[in-house]
Amino acid sequence: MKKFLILAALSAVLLSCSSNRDQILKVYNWSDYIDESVLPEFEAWYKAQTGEDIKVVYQTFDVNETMLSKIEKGHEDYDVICPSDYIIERMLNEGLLLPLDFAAIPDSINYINQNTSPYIRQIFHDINPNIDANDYAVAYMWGTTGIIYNTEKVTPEEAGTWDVIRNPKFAGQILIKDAPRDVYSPVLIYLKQKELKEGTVTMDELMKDSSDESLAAVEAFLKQVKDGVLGWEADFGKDQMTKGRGVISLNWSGDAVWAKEEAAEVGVSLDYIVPEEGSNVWCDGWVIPKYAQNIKAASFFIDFMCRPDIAIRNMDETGYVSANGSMEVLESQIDESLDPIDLSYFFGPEATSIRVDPVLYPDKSVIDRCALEHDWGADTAKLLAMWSRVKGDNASSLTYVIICLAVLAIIAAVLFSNKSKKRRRKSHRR
Ligand code: N2P
Repeated sequence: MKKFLILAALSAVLLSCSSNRDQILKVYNWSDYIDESVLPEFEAWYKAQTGEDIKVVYQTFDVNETMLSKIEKGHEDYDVICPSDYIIERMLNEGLLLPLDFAAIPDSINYINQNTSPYIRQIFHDINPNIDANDYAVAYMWGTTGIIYNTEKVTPEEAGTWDVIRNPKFAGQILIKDAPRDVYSPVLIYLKQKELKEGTVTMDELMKDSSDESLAAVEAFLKQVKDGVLGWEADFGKDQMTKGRGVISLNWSGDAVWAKEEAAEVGVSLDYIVPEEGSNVWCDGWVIPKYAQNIKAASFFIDFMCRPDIAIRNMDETGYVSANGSMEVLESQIDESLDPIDLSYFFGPEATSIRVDPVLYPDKSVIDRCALEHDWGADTAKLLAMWSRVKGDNASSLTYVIICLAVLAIIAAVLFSNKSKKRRRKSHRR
């Protein structure tokens, strides 16, 4: 009888846990990458559509690699996550993603296919020639990697080459994104510019180049950069630029849009450029990992993120550009004071002359000198080792001296307090 009661109690606990899990949606996204007020709105919308309760548990990460390791090694049960293209490629190759299925979502509220820009669908298609990533991922935001610069301290010519990140004139005022792949790619493009011009190598080949020779060349370049680095930052670079502490920031276009606007309010003038040698174009997308436990709510969440008004709010809040190619999104970004640019590649043949911020939507000539990164598989470990050698050396001498002094101080304090205790005990006994 006792055994039966224990078993019944255990089953009740398990049952209540599992039914609770059905009402929880675990979302894992980049920091500063959403208008968080859309989350409770999703909960209400989900209830209205399905009659079911849902609670969003929202967590953030700063770099792709941290997020990946939680899924790859930790098998964490996030329901929906937002990796970048080359990580989507890796997760696809490793069988870590579930195919998406929106059949349960009525046509009247299915915002996915009708809104994703064909340009972005092509980017996802190019991720892997054998498996169409569009079957596993829905694009969220996209952009380029480039240089944010303070226009009072740096000329567009100086900022227009990747060499600027090791320009001694700006030493101590340079911020580098703590994103190994997104720094490696532009530096390699810079180092191989002659070969690119001569046509002996293509951008796509460079994005797959994890050779020891290229890694060593990028490492040598970055070691020249590091003495001038104000910070390797995951998300504080844009803020440092608005405060005028940094004058150069290797960063993503969305952070540039946010920083330009914030800086203008305090009288600091920033601009953004994709250096002439070329760069990478990236796209982050929603995927459902293999260990997800609420696939239904995850699918509805992805759909909700594609609703044009939600996409616009996320853009306005973060500075990043939605993959949504609908007219509603296009119209929300028009600013008649700007020069027209050709955005037909993104919004379709009608959009040859559109007045929008070119940092948000680069014109075709910028896109043409950018390429998509690719997964390196096991060679990624070589990149991460190189990255920590570069950054670790930077912290070295002073950090080690401080750590040694702190350890000595702790040992001295412990010895001193033991001695005093002994003395006190002796005097008590007397
Ligand atoms: C925003 C993160 C943007 C991710 N904090 C760019 N791939």
